[in-house]
Amino acid sequence: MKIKQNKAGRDFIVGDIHGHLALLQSELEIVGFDKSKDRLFSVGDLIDRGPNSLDCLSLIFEPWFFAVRGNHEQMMFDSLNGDSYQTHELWMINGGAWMDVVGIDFLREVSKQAADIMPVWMELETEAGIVGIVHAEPPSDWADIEKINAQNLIW
Ligand SMILES: [Mn+2]
Repeated sequence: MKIKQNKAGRDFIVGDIHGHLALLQSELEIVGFDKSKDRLFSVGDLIDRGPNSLDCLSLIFEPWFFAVRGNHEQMMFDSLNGDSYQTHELWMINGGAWMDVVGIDFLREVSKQAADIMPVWMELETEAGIVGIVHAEPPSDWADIEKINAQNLIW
């Protein structure tokens, strides 16, 4: 996914949020984040471990929020869209138990929409040049990004 420069406001990039919505909100307050013109880019891993996984995942439906997928989202997508017991177990031991609270049918629907709009990599145009965003390991030369196996970019 390639994103045009934000000429109206500022762009921020945030690391793994892992369900900690309140911590994110207080950081946004500190920088005076303006949802009408600033944008926030996430490197993925919005979910699992913290207290508000669903709310953090739902940020991707906000017009000011963009995220690539992390290995935790990939585990959720694989778990909810597949029928492999091992895939599901892998997510559960890595923090996916909140799925039971939210409900599997509801989360499957949200996760389907999320998967559609969470790419493996993003390229952000800035005043200083192109900024590449991936969850895990970028290629040593960003020009090779389209040749790299998605697994390496996510895990
Ligand atoms: Mn993580």
